[in-house]
Amino acid sequence: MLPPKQNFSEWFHELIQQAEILDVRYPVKGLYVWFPFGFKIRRYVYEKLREIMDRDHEEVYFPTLIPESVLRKESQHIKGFENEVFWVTFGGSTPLDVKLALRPTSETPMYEMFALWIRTHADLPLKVYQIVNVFRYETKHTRPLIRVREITSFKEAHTVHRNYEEAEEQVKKAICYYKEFYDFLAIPYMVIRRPDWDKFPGAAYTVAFDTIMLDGRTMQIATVHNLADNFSKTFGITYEDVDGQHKFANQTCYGISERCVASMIAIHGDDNGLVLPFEVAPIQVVIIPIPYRGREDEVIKACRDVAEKLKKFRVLLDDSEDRPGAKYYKWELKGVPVRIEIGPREVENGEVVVSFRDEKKKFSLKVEELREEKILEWAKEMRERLRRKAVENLKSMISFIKELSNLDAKGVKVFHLCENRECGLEIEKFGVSLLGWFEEIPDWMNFPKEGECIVCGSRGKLAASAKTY
Ligand code: 5CA
Repeated sequence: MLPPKQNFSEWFHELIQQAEILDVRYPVKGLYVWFPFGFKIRRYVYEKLREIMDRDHEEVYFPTLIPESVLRKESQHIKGFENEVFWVTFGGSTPLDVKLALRPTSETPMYEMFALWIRTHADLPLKVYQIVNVFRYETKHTRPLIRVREITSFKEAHTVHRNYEEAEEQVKKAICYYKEFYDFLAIPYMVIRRPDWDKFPGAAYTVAFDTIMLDGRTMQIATVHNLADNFSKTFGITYEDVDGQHKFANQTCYGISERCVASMIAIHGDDNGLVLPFEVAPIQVVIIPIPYRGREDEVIKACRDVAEKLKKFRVLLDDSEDRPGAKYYKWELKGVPVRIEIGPREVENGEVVVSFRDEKKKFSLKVEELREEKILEWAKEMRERLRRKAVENLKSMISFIKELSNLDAKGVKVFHLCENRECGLEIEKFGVSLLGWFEEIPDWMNFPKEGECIVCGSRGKLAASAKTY
C-alpha cells in the first residue's frame, strides 16, 4: 500500500520503489539504480526530448573527465561549482600529475574544443547536445530523481553564435523547445528569469522552468542560459567575420535532467500509483481476462484477438493466475493508461470493457470500434485531461499578494517587484527563494502585469517566490 499523496514526500519515495522506477538501496549517497521499468519510462521520455533536439542540434559526446586547469579557466563558473566537484586523483596507485574532475556539466571541456573547431563565420552557428551523466557533490538533502549526486540523464545543449542578438534568439528557441517537451508530458510550468544572484555561474542571465509540487514547493525542471561572450573570452572562441575582423563568439546553453521524470511522476500520480501519459507508458494497454469456470478458452481467445488487433501499441495480456482485483491494483500502480477487461458476457456481445487510469468510470465498446485511431484519440484526450487537472492544482497553490507579511505562507506567492537588488533580497529574508520575474505570463494566470513593487512601491513587474526543492 502507498501512503496517501497528501503525505507528498513519503508518497513519492514509496511510489518510485513500489512501481519499480528506482532502487534506492545503492550504497552510495545520492546515487540510485534504474529498474528496467523505470528505465523504459526514461527511454520514452528522452526519445521525445531527443526528437525535439535533433531538429536544431547535432548530438555529440565529450569525455567525463576534465583536467583541473580547464575546469578552472572561467572564474565565475568554477566559483559556482567549486564545492560540488568530485575529483579523480589516482590512476591505479599512482597519484595523477593533473587532478581530473568528474564533469559537473560540460561547458569547460566543450568550449576548450570549440576554440579549435571554430575559425570563421561559416562555422557558426554551432549547435550541439549530449545526454550523459554528470556528477555534483550536492550538500542539500539528496532525493531520488530530484537532487542526486550522479545525474544520470543530463541533456545539455550548447550553442555558439556570431553575436549577442543571435544568442538571444537561440534562448527564445530553447524556451520553445522546452515548452513543447513539457506540454508533451502534460506538465504545467512557469517560465521565470532568475535574479542575478541565482543565475548559472558564468551566465549573463538564466531563464528557468519551475513547476509546483503538491506540498507547495517549486521544482526547477529546466534552465536556459545566455552566456554572452563570458566563456568565449576565457576560452578564446573567436571567428573571422565577413569583414575580416576577429570577433568573440556569443554562447548559450540549456539543460534538463531526470527531474523531468520526477515531475511527471509527482504531478500526475495519485493515491493508487503512477499515472503516465500514454506516449511514455512502458505498457500502454493492459488486457485483463475475467475468467468464468468452463469458459476460460473463449475468454482467452477473445483477449488474444484484441491484443493482436492493437499490436501497434505496447500491449500486455495479463493471463497470469492472479485474481482480476490483484491485476487492477498492480497495473494501476504501474500507471497503465488504458485497461481492457473481457469476460464471457463481453465475448457473447462482441464487446470489451474499457477504463482509463486517470478516470474512475468504465464503459463498453464494440470490438470493431477498438481501432488504432480510437486509441490515439484517447491518448490525446487523456493528455488534455492530465494537463487540465495539473493546471488546476498548480493554480490552487499560487496566490497573489500585496503585503510582505503574506510571503511565508504555503505555496507560491506572486507579486509585483522592481529590479532593485535590495528589494529582491528583502523577499528572501522571509525564508523563501525569489524565483525571479515572469519571462512569459502563463495563459492560465491573470494577475496584473505591472504594479507597485511590494517592497518599495516603485514600478514593478510580476515576480514569484516559493520554497524550492
Ligand atoms: N550547463 C547548464 C545548462 S545544461 C547547467 O548545468 N544548468 S543547471 O545547473 O541549471 O542544470 C540544468 C538542470 O539540471 C537544472 O535546471 C535542474 O533541473 C537539473 N539539476 C541540477 N542539479 C541537479 C541534481 N543534483 N539532481 C537532479 N537534477 C539536477
